[in-house]
Amino acid sequence: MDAFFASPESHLCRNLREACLKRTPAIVQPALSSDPIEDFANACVRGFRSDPRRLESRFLYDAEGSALFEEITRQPEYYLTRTESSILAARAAEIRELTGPLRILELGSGSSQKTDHLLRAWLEQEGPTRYYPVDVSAASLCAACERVGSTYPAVEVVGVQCQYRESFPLLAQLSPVLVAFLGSSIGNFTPEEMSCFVRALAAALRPGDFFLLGLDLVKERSLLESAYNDEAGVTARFTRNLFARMNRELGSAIDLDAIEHAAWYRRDQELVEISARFTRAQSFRLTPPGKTITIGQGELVQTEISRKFRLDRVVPDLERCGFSVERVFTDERRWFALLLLRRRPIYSLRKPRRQL
Ligand code: AVJ
Repeated sequence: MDAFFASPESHLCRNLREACLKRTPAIVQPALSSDPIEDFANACVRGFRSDPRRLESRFLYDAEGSALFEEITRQPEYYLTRTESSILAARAAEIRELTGPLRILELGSGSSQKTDHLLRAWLEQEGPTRYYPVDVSAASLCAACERVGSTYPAVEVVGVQCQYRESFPLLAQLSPVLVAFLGSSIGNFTPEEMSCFVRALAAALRPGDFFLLGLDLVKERSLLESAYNDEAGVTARFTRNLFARMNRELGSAIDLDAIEHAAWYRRDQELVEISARFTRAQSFRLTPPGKTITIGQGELVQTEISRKFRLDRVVPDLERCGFSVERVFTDERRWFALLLLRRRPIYSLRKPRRQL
């Protein structure tokens, strides 16, 4: 990782030049610090052995998983993408007026479809624009770069294939920049992980840089549970794909027919918990480490949490983590919010001490 980030600018600049000359979108990648298969295998062993069993959601997004997630966003019950997209469509020009000219880096960009609203507003107001989508899935990143590059020839696209955090060292080079983190993907983090993540982002940005954050809001249980249990069963396939991926990459021979998707809203914690339920007991071996996992009948393995937010809580939380909230945009039903945040000029990593 260091090899690449020691000179991120030269790396990116070379790719940018190539992209301009060849008109093919460029992809950059940090120098690999460990073997991706080993990383996946070790994380699975850790996850299966933790109590409760909990797998890291980043592994849901291989080529298959990213394609399934796209299909989820098209399901009638999954209101998140459509709602956020409508807010972006209505507000992109206003957002661009508030930020002034800057580059866009997007975390977890997936298909980059919703980002079109931003890119169009940027193009209208300033002409050539630079866009840096960041995603762990090489397949969806390549497809998104191709699409954006050919749809908007005036947008210079450089895809960055890595985990969110690995892209942070690039931000100082890209400033002035707007970091977009849409879709309520931040809801995959626990509250502790989220504040840690937001603080690290603030520390990586320069004062005055922007952060555009999509958040799904607390709402009626039935709406939430339908969104994560669609009729067509796409979300179930998405959950099951994590185990199919283990079979493909780690030779685990897990019986997928004995895995059920389970998702319900936990009102106490204001999150949707998504798990795989093993309907039969089974043992399987994960290689390279060659560790055997045994799971009993009826056991649950958590694959994701999707937190739901309240503006009156999340705004002060974000303000304690180095940002000021410039604007909050929501839809008419107040189902989803888009927050325009700004890295505060004077920033301390410690919480401000409250005087009693
Ligand atoms: C991509 C994390 C925002 O939590 O709604 C959708 C993932 N999982 N259906 C979400 C997801 C099952 C999604 N995020």
